[in-house]
Amino acid sequence: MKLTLANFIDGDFVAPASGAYIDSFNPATGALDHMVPDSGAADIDRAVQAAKLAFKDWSKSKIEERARLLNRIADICEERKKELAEAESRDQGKPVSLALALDIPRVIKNLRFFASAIVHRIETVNRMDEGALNYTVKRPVGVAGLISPWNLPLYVLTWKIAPAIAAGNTVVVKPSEMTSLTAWMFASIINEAGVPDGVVNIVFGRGPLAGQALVEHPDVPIISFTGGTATGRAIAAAAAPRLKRLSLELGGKNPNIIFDDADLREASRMSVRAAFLNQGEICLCGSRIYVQEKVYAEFCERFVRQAAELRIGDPRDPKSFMGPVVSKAHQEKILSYIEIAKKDGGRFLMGEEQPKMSGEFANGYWVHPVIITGLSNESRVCREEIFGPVVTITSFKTEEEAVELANDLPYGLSASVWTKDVSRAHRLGEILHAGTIWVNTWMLRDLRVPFGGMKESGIGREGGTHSLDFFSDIKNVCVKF
Ligand code: TXE
Repeated sequence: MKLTLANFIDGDFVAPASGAYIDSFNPATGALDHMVPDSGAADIDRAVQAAKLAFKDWSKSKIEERARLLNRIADICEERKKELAEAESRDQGKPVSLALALDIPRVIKNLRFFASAIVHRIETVNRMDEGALNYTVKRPVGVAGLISPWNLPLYVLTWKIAPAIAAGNTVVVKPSEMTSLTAWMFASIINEAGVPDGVVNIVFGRGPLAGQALVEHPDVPIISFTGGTATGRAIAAAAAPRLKRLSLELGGKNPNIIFDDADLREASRMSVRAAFLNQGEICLCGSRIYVQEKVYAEFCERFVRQAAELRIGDPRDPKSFMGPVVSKAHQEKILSYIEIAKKDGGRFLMGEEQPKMSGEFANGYWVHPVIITGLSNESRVCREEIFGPVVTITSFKTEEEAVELANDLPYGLSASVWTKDVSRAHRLGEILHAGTIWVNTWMLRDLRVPFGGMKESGIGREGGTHSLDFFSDIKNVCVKF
């Protein structure tokens, strides 16, 4: 009998009301790995009722107690990090080494960050000439609906759970049906840490069924979502009639701009990571590389050489840099862009022919790095989020041309700029359409700063006090004396 997950409601593990389950496959082998509850509205409602009940006490709990519990959860995740990393890899396809270096350390950091942020939260008081004091009151909202994606499963999940419960809310979480394993393991950690029943509830299932039911539930006033832009639109439409508070962290198609004064060795090294880390399945990946004409040939030579050195294979092998992509459907979506690039006159520096994997990996969902040049910015390959190891490299002459190419899309999540010219760095920081701009680096994350997209990359900001304020009702009380 395959491992069968259960929903986590009110501190108990319970089967879905329908008794139905979704097959979940190991992306490296294509083999059936475990079963995920195919939950629906009844399961979501059961979880919301438990969360509502728990809210009565949790919303009045001491901040120090919430911080203690968040740190306790982090302690247990630290103790379990190897098995969490292995599960994340088995579920999503990423190398275990990446889950150990990125995902699980960030899970622990998320928990500890908000344990500290809530204790050190500042509220303001203003005096008025008219003899009055205005002070800010930040109160929990109620039951928060948290919907998370499959690319960084537990990393994104805890980045929502931690601030939501730190601020005194209770939560109903709906992880991606493609990567439910670590969320299910996290439920046991919640119990072991001593979090009161009903504070955290996790319901597994498909987006249009369980996810939609959560968004539409009348007793869930606030929704935090990370996923694709198309889904973000559907969620915004479903939430609108009830004027729900929304945070939407959506897709990206991020420019990576290399000027001719850049440190090319570092720029190409980091650009390879930005292109192919996590199989290119990070919303912040730099998949559109723009290189100033004078250094274009040298950059392409360096980039291709370094990409060719990447090891793609067994996710359990510490030397593997990339594993398979998350699903067969996603593999087919990514590979379809190779055909589109050919039709649009693209020239392949790598990946036009995809190597066949053998042995136990023959049926896995593999995509090897694809590097394409010579495409216009109008090509779908340059405009659509592919969310896989596919990058385009395009040359430009002037800074103005680079900015125009970079800003030319409906996305605005992140951007990278490689230059030694400090004035240019600050100038581009001002004018690039992106919520996060990195200069001479990539994916260097400070959890205190606002994080989120512009344009079709999202609504709202997460991170630091922005998350705590998102998950709070903020009031002003004016007292005349
Ligand atoms: O995300 P989806 P998917 C992008 C990337 C990817 C695309 C789709 O391009 O190919 O989004 O990926 C739930 N009501 N990113 O299919 O569909 C769903 O069950 C409520 C970028 O994984 O957006 C899952 O839990 N919920 C992104 C979550 O939404 C719904 C990371 C994400 O699913 C729903 C992941 C509905 N109608 C994908 N439909 C990033 N910015 O990091 C789905 N869901």
